[in-house]
Amino acid sequence: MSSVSRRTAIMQISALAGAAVLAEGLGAERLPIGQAAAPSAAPPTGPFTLPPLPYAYDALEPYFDAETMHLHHDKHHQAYVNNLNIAVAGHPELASKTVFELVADLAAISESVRTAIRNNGGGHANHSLWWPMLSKRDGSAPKGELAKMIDARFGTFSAFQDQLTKAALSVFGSGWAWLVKLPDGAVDIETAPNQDTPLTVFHKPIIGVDVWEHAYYLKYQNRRADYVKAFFQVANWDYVSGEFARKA
Ligand code: MN3
Repeated sequence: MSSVSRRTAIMQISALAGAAVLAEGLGAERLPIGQAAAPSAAPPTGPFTLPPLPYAYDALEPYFDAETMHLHHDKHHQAYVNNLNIAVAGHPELASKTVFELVADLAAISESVRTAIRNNGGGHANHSLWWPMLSKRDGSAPKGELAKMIDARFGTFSAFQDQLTKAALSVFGSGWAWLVKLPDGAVDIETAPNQDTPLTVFHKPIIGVDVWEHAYYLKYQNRRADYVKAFFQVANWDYVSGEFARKA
């Protein structure tokens, strides 16, 4: 090997090593196959930010697998945040609000960005509420006032679980099934398409199931019923019972 070609080879190796390091560093930005590439201009980095997952990615194993949690939180939730930041760019009156304020008053939002905020603000709000509603608490159950209200509405916790399951399975395409607290303090189950959120009609999400395929397809494929069953194994009833008592 001549010194020139040796130098070229070394440079190529360094370039490859650099590329590998770069690729690793950018790992969080890699897009799943089939997802549209990000626009070439970097999206604004604020005012909305991705909240960290409040537990380890593998904390919900074997019910919710770590790979799905990585994709769901780091890619899907991040995408809602990025697109929400794009939507509010140039709208200081929107950028100064919380995401919960935005989705609670969609009618007040200029029509040019209303759909983007409904979808991406809804996605950011729903997922921000959802992560803490999960934990590895096999077999736990609602407590206190929430347990009473669930029994008042559904008869038993088991009957409630059946009804939430039915609601989750009834969602056509992507969406959510939620247990919500109504303005009068009672609870009910409602479903929402896409990233529409009960917050828009002043119903407070108490606990819910994300039935977008991105939430379960890697592990459960088309078996949404198995995924919903798994959801009940990771429902954080201690947390949501406390939140129910705390919320107006
Ligand atoms: Mn989701």
